Amino acid sequence: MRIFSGVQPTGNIHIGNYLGALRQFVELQDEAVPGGRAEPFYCVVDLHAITVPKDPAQLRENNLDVAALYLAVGIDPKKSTVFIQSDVPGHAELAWVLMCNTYTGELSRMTQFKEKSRGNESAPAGLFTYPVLMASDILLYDSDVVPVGHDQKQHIELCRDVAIRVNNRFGDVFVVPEGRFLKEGARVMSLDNPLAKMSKSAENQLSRISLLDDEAKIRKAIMKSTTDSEGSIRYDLENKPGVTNLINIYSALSGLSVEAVERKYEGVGYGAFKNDLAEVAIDALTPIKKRFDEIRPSEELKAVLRDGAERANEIAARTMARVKGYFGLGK
Ligand code: ATP
Ligand code: LTN
Repeated sequence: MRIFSGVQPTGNIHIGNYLGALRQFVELQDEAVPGGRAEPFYCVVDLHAITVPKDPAQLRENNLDVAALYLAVGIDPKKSTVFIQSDVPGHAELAWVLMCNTYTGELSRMTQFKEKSRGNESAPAGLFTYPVLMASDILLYDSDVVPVGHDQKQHIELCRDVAIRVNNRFGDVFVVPEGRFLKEGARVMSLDNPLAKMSKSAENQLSRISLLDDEAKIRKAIMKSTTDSEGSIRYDLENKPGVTNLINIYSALSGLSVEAVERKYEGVGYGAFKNDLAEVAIDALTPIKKRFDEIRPSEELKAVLRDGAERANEIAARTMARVKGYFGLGK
């Protein structure tokens, strides 16, 4: 069973990305599947990142940061292939072939494009075709399973539709992948606006907890987080989205169930609850940050990415040869 997923090197990897994606990546690499072990590919999708202009020096740093974070959260390069997207030319190559088999109408319906472009005539074409590059990432490795957050559901559907369309024309060109989505409770919301998801790109630094934040920043963001005036620690998504988000974060980082958190904090005020949550977050993130600090400057990181790209390129080249054969490309 081949698994593929990607994270954009946009800096600020936050606990939403961690709980919504990275932590699942770690679990999946040990999943027993018929015929042996799962075979995961975890990619730093830097070609996706340049759909909006990026500072080149910063992008290079971010690539290495995300790769180091992959390893710091527990992705094991002996079990998983970790690499940077632009080190494998097949991603862009296959994306072109897929673009020729994707309808502009389909891409116009993508909500992420609509949100990010807002009808702007100067939105880059890459923002429009972003989902096709994502489909290419997935199909290039004959991926069976794609672990992602709910916000990516529409993109996964598009990937499946395009794969099926090509297969209907030629036969078995692509493996049609399945998305593996998180349950809704795993969606981490912004700390200053619990109706929006926690996001790397939000302007307010205090809206998120990044995996590399120091203790003071973690405390400050949690203490200042938006709650309500009712004063009870109770799970109620509709009427208490702020508190509910904090309970979810507490539960996910501590391992206690939501009910256990509610019971533990019955009759306790928001201040004391937030204080405890800050400690829970610091306890969970400190070991990750420590490993990150060791791995990030190491030669080991470069070796992992070199080996990862080599392995990824081998498989990508095989898929591209097959695709070119079906489409009649080349000699
Ligand atoms: P931005 O928030 O700036 O749009 P992003 O964090 O959504 O960026 P990615 O880096 O591509 O974009 O996301 C990596 C993974 O993290 C994806 O699988 C995505 O679904 C998941 N993810 C992102 N934000 C959250 C969140 N708040 N809660 C749960 N999962 C999330
Ligand atoms: N679009 C995704 C990141 C991404 C991805 C992928 C996820 C790019 N390529 C392939 C899974 C599989 C996002 O913004 N979260």
